[in-house]
Amino acid sequence: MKKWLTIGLALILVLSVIAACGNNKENNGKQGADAGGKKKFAIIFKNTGNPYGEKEMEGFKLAIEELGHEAILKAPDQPTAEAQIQMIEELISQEVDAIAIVGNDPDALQPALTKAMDKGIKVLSLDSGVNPQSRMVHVNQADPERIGRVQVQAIYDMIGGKGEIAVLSATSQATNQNVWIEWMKKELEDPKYADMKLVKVAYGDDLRDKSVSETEALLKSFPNLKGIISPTTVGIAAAGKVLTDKGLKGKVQLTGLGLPSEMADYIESGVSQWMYLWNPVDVGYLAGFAADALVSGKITGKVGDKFTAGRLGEKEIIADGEGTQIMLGDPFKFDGANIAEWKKVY
Ligand code: RAM
Repeated sequence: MKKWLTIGLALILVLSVIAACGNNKENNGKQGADAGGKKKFAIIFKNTGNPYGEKEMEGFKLAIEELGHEAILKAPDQPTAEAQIQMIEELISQEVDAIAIVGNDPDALQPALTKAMDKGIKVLSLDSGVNPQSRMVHVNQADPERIGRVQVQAIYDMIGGKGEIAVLSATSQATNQNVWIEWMKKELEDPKYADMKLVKVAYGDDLRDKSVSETEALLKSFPNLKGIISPTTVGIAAAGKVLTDKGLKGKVQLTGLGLPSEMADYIESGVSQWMYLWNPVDVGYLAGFAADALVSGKITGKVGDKFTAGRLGEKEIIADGEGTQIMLGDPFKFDGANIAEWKKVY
């Protein structure tokens, strides 16, 4: 009898140790962060010195502070995956609750991001996504197909449907730009574009000086160039400056994705007749609320999950290939008629 009692007590002890370990695993690395009630939400942008990125981070901070938590804003000097991996490792050691990443590479961050998720940190991407295995959900600014196609349609109208065009992109690894460029190429397959030729995709790496020199190189290598599409706010502003300085207004057309505050002069002068974008503050803000919904367990990142994103209202998670996403809205067209109003906003 006594023997059975001893065995029974030993069993209870073993089971409670296992249960305690289980709990510990669930909260792994989180006790510190949760202790004061305030949770830590981090965002990592592609690189520093990009006003678009600053707006995106500002929106994220706005959401996190509205929710009563602490926001950590980070961006490496150079837009590389290696630099972001180092930051992810630091955030894991800091025991943050969530990491929102604007990826410099779709796959290279996977080991670091899965390590974070294994430690109980909620991971999501925004703007420039990482592969579905590396995140729980992606916050998308707008439908990539619409973003890609609309820029080709714009340059077609601007150059009268004939001639050589080039793309000035960000880095060659940037997920968002690469997806948009794929859609541009699909749009160009339409017979309506038979007289238009995409001669080169150049990479300015979202660095101002490199974007300027890449634009100059395009103009030199392709003297008959009729149009440039730049699906990056850094690239389009650099191209706008080069075309202005070289007096090429009306000779080489320019469109793409631009920040109104940086592009107003070039839209007003006609160097770029029109361009597109969305509100970068809202992209960050939506990511902030999505991160909070993941941390609080309101959503897990699966299709059909719903949450309220502050002033943006209710949002629903939808499919995105093998992964899932939350969509902000539609790309917005900026031209001479509305740029004065928008340049003050972002
Ligand atoms: C640049 C960045 C950003 C992209 C915009 C359009 O600022 O590459 O990721 O969304 O352009």
